Amino acid sequence: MNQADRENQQLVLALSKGRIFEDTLPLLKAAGIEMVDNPESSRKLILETSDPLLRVVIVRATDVPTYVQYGAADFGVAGKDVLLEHGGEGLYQPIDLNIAQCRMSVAVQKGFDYQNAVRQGARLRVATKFVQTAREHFARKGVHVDLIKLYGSMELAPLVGLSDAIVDLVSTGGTLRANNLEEVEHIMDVSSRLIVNQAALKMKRERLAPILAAFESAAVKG
Ligand code: PRT
Ligand code: MG
Repeated sequence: MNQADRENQQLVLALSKGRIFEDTLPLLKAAGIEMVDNPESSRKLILETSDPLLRVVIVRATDVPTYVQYGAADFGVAGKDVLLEHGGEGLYQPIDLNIAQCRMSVAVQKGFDYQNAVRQGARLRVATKFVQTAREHFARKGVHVDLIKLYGSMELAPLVGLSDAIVDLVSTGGTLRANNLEEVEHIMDVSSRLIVNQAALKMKRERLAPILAAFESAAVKG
């Protein structure tokens, strides 16, 4: 194989550390691919796999769509929450992998009368990392909100008077309970999807197709 052919065959998969990496391992295995390096113990950001032509890059969860959009990665795995904020431009989203499942909810401090606050038509202050999703949710309800963009620890905001409510991801509910918060509205169910660079899908179809097929048949059924 000459250099140009080899480059054309090379695939890069973008993943984030933690739950997405862990939940993607069985899918890779179904495609006959094992990781050589482990991101939890290695500081490497480019990880080799048992397939010499497939490398995994480890990036922040919110950066996965950006790497795939620009073709720095051919494909990746990202949460619906992250994809909605990104907008999905330049991305083909063929498969819901049903991994890293959680829900997007509105939560307030226990005792805060959310239904009344919403009915009164007062402006609600909402802290969140998911500004697009929150804006659309409250617009659909016809509720006026002031959105406060945060990058983490949303649960703190109502406790210190930064906001009346938060929009955040919930899985066990343990974080909300530990901070005296309660879910008052379910916005959507969230899971992670496979995303593919649109140009790579055409140019590297032969290389990608068997991996996508294996992911699809191994994906947790909805
Ligand atoms: O952590 P970091 O700031 O690097 O980035 P990230 O939070 O975007 O990444 P990561 O790896 O934590 O999450 C990646 C994806 O996993 C998200 O984009 C979601 O699609 C999905 N996911 C599934 C979750 C959760 N479950 C989840 N529980 N992402 C975050 N959480 C957080 C939530 O924000 C809250 O703080 O966990 C806390 C609530 O958990 P419970 O179990 O206490 O309810
Ligand atoms: Mg996190």
